Amino acid sequence: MADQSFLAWPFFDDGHRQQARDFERWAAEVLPPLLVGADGDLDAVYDCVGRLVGELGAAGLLRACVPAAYGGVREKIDVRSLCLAREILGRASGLADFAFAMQGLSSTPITLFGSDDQKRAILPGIASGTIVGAFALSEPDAGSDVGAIATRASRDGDSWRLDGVKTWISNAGLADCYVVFARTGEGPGTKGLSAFIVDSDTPGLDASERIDVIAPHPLGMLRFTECRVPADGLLGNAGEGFKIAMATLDVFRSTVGAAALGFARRAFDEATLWALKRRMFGRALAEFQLTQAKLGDMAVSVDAAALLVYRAAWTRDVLGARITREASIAKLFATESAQQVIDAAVQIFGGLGVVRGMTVERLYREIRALRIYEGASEVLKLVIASRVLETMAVEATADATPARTGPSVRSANGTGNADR
Ligand code: COS
Repeated sequence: MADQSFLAWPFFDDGHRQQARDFERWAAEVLPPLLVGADGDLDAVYDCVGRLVGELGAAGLLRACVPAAYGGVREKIDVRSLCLAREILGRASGLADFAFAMQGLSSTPITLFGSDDQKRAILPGIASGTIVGAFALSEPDAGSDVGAIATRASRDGDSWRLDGVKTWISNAGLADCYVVFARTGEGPGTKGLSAFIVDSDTPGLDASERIDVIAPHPLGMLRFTECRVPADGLLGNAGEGFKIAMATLDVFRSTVGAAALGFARRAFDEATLWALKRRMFGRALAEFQLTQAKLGDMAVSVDAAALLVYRAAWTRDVLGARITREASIAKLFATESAQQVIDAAVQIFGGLGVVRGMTVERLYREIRALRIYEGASEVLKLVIASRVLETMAVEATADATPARTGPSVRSANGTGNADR
């Protein structure tokens, strides 16, 4: 059993602890037979994810994705609940985490910006697993640079006409509805985007092209050709698309960190158990100091990632604050450190670690994309720095004199640590 001590942290209430038990039980008792085909061809993977969404919904676990008024558990979206769910599912199966995550990522823009009619039409189905959702932001020439989106949406009578191409869209070809970001032209770059809810059976939408990646999951391209979306498919106001996308990513970046944390915990547990069992040179692998050094580093990374993920989630849930900085820090650290933890686990397993079908081999493939999607590590560094600079710029303008430390500024106790 993985370390559960973090559940006693003050970030959580008893509802979270009960939720964690419910997810643990489902992952142990219901999930294993549902994963048949998870390592098969793409058709089998699509079937598997469709089944997982249905079963997660039937068990009531997708209720964590939407507010209570539309079939959810808590009054508002609760980032700690999303993170706990993703950590626990991610520890058990990357595909189970994926199935859960996409229901949340696709519905959160509707929860945050949708009209009551839009929420009533979509959110209960997301919670019950009868509607599969997708979030369509990226394009061949607009991944990190959201302001370069070229898919056009133009008003034409009582509908919007969409033309363009989206790529890297999770659940493409499986989803019943897509939240699609397109250029409506109210201003340049990020100022001229809008979001739309598009049914999968809308004429002019082709979602047939799949993309096969190292950790396969439903993923593909969307092509819009004279695709007509009714006027009431506009989400929020025209021109608000960038804000909608960023507000959604502020919530979901912490949860990507949580999924990475789940992967890292699993790798850490697998490696620790293996190190205790595996014998070489007449003793257990765990008795070698070089193994212990690796395990020590892994433990620090896991705990630090957990603290950053749940700090970000708690800040949004409890303080209601914008968490662009905290969520970016959490995702950046948790995904980068999980990659290192999983790599160390593969090393501890030696040759077995790269054998297809071994858990650490699967994790090694699954973690990689998390450092790229929903904010590549490089973009996150820029986002973090820009938030830091923005905050300090105010202080810098107020006081242009640089703070001085060192021998010329002595503290009263003579330590050289000036009290400021
Ligand atoms: N919440 C609310 N507002 C936000 C915001 C957020 N998280 N992030 C930015 N904004 C606002 C800014 O305050 C700014 O508003 P003003 O013009 O009123 O000052 C506006 O949006 C534009 O922001 P900015 O100038 O920072 O935009 P840039 O185009 O320079 O940079 C980045 C935007 C690169 C940070 C953004 O495009 C990004 O996060 N890219 C990564 C996208 C991504 O994750 N893609 C992967 C998709 S897989 S789902």
